[in-house]
Amino acid sequence: MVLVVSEEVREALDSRRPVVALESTIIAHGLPRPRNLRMARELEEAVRREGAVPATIAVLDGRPHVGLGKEQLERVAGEDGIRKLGHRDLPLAVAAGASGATTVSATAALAAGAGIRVFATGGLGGVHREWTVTQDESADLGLLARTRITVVCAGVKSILDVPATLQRLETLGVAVAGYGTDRFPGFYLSDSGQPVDWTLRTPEQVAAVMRAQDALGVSESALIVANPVPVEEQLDPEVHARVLADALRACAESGVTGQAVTPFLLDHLVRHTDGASLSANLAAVRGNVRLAARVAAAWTQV
Ligand code: PSU
Ligand code: MN
Repeated sequence: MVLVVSEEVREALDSRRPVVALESTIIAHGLPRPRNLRMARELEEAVRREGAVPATIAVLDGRPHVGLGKEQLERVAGEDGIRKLGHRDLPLAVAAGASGATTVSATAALAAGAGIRVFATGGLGGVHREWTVTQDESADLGLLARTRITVVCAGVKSILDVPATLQRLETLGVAVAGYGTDRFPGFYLSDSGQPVDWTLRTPEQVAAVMRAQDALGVSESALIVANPVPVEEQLDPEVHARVLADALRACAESGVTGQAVTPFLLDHLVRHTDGASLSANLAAVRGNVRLAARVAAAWTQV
């Protein structure tokens, strides 16, 4: 077995106690240093406070880790040259002995491989606005179409084409439900402007859908629980619209492509909103982590 599962995570899984997988790309490439390390620790703490065990996932020196120790988390947050790994990069990183942070796609793949069913993140990747020219659709979507995991997120990043991303999720057969809302959340914003067809209101209801997925066995797809950032903590929608337009322009002008696009846009938003986008981002992730821990608890109680 190539996966290195920490003792704490292994014991929790063996005794059917709740475990929540956490991704590391948001730490290494999605948030500015040194705020990122504090946030990584805070997220693990939030999972523990809800009575679950956090399993932050990353690849270190060619070994995929599920559950990181203190120094390993510090490496992910602070090491220069730490790569960004989607699921397609995993075999390359393992064979090369490389270190990298895992995106939603790589984290979900490794978490499912370790037997973890619930995963919390900020916003999923999706279809980029320039898709007709660049064909840039995050590998997150395809992977979630064939991985049995529940992802609690604040929707997809608003830098993306949200309606197109929802359409692709439908085409790929990935279940999507709003948590306590019939609107699809907009990551920094509570409402992306798009509706969702299904609303779940309690962790027990989420767990019931997970059981139904297993009982039906029609496909191995994921469940996306879209949990909005509270309205009081969202980014001002006017500021969001203005700065996002600038960010997209700057990205096009700078010639940034591929994996670098998402970190470029997120960084631009942080720098041009005086940190307000960062606060909204952190509030969204915090809420997702807490909800994921409650879902994991409901899931293990059946
Ligand atoms: N959401 C955030 N910050 C991030 C990401 C999502 O708030 O950094 C990361 C996730 O790891 C997601 C990835 O899987 O961006 C998508 O990148 P790409 O568009 O290159 O597939
Ligand atoms: Mn991409």
